[in-house]
Amino acid sequence: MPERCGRGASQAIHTRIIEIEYVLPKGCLVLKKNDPQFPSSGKSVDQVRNDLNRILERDLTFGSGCILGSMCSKPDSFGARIFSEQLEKNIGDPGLHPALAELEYNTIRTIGDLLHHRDCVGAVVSGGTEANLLALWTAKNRAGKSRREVVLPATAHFSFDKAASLMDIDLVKIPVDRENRVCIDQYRQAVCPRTMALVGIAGTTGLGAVDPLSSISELAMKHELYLHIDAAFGGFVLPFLESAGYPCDQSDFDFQLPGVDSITIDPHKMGRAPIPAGCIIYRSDAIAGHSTTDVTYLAGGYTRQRTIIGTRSGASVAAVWSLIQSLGIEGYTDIVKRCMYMTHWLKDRIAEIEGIETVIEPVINVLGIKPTGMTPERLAEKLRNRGYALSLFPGFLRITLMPHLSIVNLSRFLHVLEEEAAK
Ligand code: 0PR
Repeated sequence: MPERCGRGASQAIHTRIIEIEYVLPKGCLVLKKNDPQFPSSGKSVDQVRNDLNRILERDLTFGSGCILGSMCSKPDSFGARIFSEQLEKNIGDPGLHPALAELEYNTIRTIGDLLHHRDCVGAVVSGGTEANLLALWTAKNRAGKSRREVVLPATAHFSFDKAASLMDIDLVKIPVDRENRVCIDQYRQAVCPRTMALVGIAGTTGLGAVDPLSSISELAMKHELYLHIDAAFGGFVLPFLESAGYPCDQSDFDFQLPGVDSITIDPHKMGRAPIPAGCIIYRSDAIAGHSTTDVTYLAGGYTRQRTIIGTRSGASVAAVWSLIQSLGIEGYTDIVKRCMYMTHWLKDRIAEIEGIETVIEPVINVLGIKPTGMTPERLAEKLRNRGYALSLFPGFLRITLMPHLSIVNLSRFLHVLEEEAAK
């Protein structure tokens, strides 16, 4: 779904939405027909930098406090510095960078430790989409040709639709209950001899809900089916909730559940890492082996690739490792504590505003709101005109309380929300 966001930089945002829909507005700055495609001679770096800054000045920034609907954030400055120092590294050729390859192995096992299974394998990939694609690719290769269906909640991220289209597999989407968790009885009934994999979500894209994963794990064990957990967003939140003071009885999502074969967990969401950084973690080498590709000719000789992408950023690996080392459990707990505090603070203030409701009790730092006197589309448009970028889902708007936000930002937003809800 296209991200719907606000004005402030309204023209830019508009342009982007319209571009996505392939309708060019009048006077669109992005594609002027007569602009040269490739400069005949180079310009000075100062001029290029000025031009670039001018071209990009209409973009929203995380620092503005107006991005309220993104699942990414301003990267941690230390992580960003490490990233910029390791730009030349290509983890796709591990023979050139054997130390970095070892660092990736250790990074995956460190994240495995967080997910209660140090003895795992996996890769730092481009994001949740690649990780989910890899999981279904692995499941498909393991299942054989007669099984082509994946059972998953209707709230699953659209990356699963991409995976289904790419691999010609069928998705069986199961409705969710009032708390946005998949209806487990219907989920059970959907399992049949064509089922090749089950998917559960630990932190849904829309409302941050966590599916009944222990029941799904039991189902996977009973039918000997592949189970993938998408914790792209929740993976760097749920493990720290309890120590942050927000105990949650739904927070069991990881390899402690015996049926789980793989997990998506994204450092570039709540892990504070620069984009691109997602992770796919498999329970064992044997499981991962269903989607590894042997490569024989690279520097260092024979290697096995566990990713879709060949050439990939070693800077991501270095940044993720460094951030985990520098923040530790305590650092991540502090981040989650702050984000959860903002989530409940905002929820309580919104309860005092006439004309706005919250959708479910927040489980993690994702808050759904809906207006009672107008459509969510209308409210999204009004907020966009006041400079605020929220995400528009069918029936509600999503606010993600990310590390770049503060109570000061949220107080400003509340004034605007109250005014717009009353009009
Ligand atoms: N799984 C879940 C549960 C997700 O929420 C997302 C992305 C993915 C997988 C895919 O991850 P990548 O986008 O890293 O491939 N969720 C966000 C969303 O769709 C992605 C996003 C992030 C969108 C920042 C906008 C934005 O500003 O809302």
